[in-house]
Amino acid sequence: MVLNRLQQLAHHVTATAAPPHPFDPLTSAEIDAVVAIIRKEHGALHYNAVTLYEPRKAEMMAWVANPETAPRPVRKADIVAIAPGGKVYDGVVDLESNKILEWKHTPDVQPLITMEDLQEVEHVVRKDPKVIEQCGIIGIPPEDMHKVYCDPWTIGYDERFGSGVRLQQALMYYRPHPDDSQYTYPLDFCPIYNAETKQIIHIDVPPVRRPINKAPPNNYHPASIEQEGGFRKDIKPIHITQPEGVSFEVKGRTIEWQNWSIHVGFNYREGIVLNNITFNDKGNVRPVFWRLSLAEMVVPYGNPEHPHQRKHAFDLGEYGGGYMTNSLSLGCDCKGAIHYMDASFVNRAGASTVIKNAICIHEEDAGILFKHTDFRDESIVVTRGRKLIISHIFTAANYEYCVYWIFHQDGTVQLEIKLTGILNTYAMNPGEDTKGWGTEVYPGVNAHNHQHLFCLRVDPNIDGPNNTAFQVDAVRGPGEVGSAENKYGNAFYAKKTKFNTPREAMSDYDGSTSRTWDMANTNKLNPYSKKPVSYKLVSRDVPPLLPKEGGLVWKRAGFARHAVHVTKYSDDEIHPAGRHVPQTSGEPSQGLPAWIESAGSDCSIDNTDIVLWHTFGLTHFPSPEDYPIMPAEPMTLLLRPRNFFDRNPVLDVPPSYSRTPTQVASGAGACGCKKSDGSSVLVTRRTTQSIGFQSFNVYQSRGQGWLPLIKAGDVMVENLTPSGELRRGDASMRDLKTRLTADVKKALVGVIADLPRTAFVDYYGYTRKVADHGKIYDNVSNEENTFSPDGSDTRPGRKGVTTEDC
Ligand SMILES: [Cu+2]
Repeated sequence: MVLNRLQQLAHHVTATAAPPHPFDPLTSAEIDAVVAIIRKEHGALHYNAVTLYEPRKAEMMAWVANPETAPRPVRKADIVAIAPGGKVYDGVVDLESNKILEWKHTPDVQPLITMEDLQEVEHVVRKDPKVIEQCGIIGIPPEDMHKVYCDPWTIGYDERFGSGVRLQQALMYYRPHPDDSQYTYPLDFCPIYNAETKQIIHIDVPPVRRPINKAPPNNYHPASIEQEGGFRKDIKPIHITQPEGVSFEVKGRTIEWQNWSIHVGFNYREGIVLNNITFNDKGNVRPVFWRLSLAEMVVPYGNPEHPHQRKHAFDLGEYGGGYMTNSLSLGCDCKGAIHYMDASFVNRAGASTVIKNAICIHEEDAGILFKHTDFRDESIVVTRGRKLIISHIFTAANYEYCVYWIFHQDGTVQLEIKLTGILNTYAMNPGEDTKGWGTEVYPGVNAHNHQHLFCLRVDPNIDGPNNTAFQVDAVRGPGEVGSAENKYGNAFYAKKTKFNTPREAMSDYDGSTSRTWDMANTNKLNPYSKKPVSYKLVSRDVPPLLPKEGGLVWKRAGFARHAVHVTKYSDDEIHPAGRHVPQTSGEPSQGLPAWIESAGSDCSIDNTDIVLWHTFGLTHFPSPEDYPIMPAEPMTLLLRPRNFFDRNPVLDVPPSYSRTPTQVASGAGACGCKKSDGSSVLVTRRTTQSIGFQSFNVYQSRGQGWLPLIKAGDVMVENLTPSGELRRGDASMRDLKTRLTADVKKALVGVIADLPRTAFVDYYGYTRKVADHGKIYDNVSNEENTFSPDGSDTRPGRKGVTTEDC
């Protein structure tokens, strides 16, 4: 039977579908096949993870370079399973030969806690007599135990229990009504749950008891908002449409968009993984990054009172950013024309499961890409940009993390993370002093200080795998004021410090020097700057790890000790807090510190295959505005091409509007703002520098091109300051209204406000009517400007304005 099924699956995988790209996550069929192979040899197990065993880089690079002739990397699976009795097994299965390549018992580790693991704790807690007793002490009668809830967390590390037994800590809450937010009613005690025996083995009870909060509920669901006066009614719809479809192309899981090519992977730990990122530079496909992912995070809380030191969740390593990912929906999570990708995982019993729409891929308008107006003559170029966003959102108990990988047309990669969801809360008595470790965000609700620290793993491939990392600081030039070399003291420059070794590369953020880090290919120089082609990490939300050196979090979260670490590439170094994170003591520290030690902290990382690890994030001192649910707080970082291209790489993006000096001189080209009656009015400025006056052109459009309403010379501004205030900035209505002399302002406001009915201008101190109910007057001045009745310019050499309304 089993063999039959295996053959069927193998057939399904190899014959009915195109073979998966070697970077593709395991399909549901592949997961089922893997489990069948293991089950045959090892019987019933609890599956913790069945995920892609990523192809070794050397063979994968060879295949990417030459897919026709190089051997295709074999599909393999990476397995974590737990046998009865809690024995943990790590294994690798070959999906082509259907063989188990590796299978080993790993003692004294605890694999991450899955959603299934978490779900079972609440039922146990509600029935436990010791928990019922504690509830009674703080005012919850036994018949109300169905109103008691818990957010199970990994225990972090508790020296009393060690790593041998698989544990969770239950952060306790109460809901007066099922729809009430439980975070307003935190309970003051913390049961410890043994996942193997499914028992509460201990309860941490604080020395000072805190009876259940008596404050009214503080909710965010619609019914409660309706009760409090309802939703605001002044929001009009915004429709985002792409009537001709999207500008990206999806080939399997490879996205091609605006010169970029990106393979989009996904796994249970990191969530989105971006591989083999290249940029087509005018026909030359240039490698940029081999692999980008959010590899780990830690959320240390700052209250030193026991047992709150245990609150320092490694949300990726202890729960899995992929496992916790949301199924996204159109119009809510993402707007526009969306391409979704699903995610396949294994469940505890060994069956494949699917999260539909786990990844959202779409384009958004990105505002102005570049713009310039020549102050002399109003010649202008303005080009709008767009961006490609690859995103997923995961829910870590109370918090939501929205992860956006954003690609820009100019070669920039941006990672944006939005924090939302609900604060982790703890009970407090009326009038209790939070001692600075937390904030009373609502009566009886203490939200503790904490940090959200993320570790970005960057495997650079800047024109090839041999790269070098630098720290770049903006510093003052040497020499005191008055010295020959820096007489006026104004010298400053970009100080580049090469990282020769992992030890040198352990670096911290310094806002006072605008510190950035370069990943460069020193074998290739930019022809103009003579500097190596590079990508710069620009990241400014970089707090230091606040838990102290030698402390529990510092030991467990070794990756967070510095803003940047750089290591020599090694295939198995993916998870910077270690492969199995729950209940690690940090002695010795796993992951990054261990790798650096074993490779030698003085080994060379110059001009070789390197990985840059960047820890960034924010320190969160909660406030009432964050409660009962947090407005999303964004943070962002950029990977920017520097000396990578020979010139601005987006000049070939079609402009939204452009007008050269020659076009300006011939009266062609304009761009205006719409009036409510459907017509548009444009006011442009013309400088008559010889006499220090400013004149304005006023055009009107009703959707059929711009017609001159008042031409040069009709509106004059006298006494222009020598600094030329009016010549700076753009000629927007705002400028015209705020910077002109009162008379001219009045005249222009009249023009703008009354079109197409009447228009007045101030001409050499006289107010003249130039238009009335659409009819434009001739000869408003004694100068050359004459207008035909239809408003077109009849002056010799002026053929009217042809540019369309934009
Ligand atoms: Cu926070």
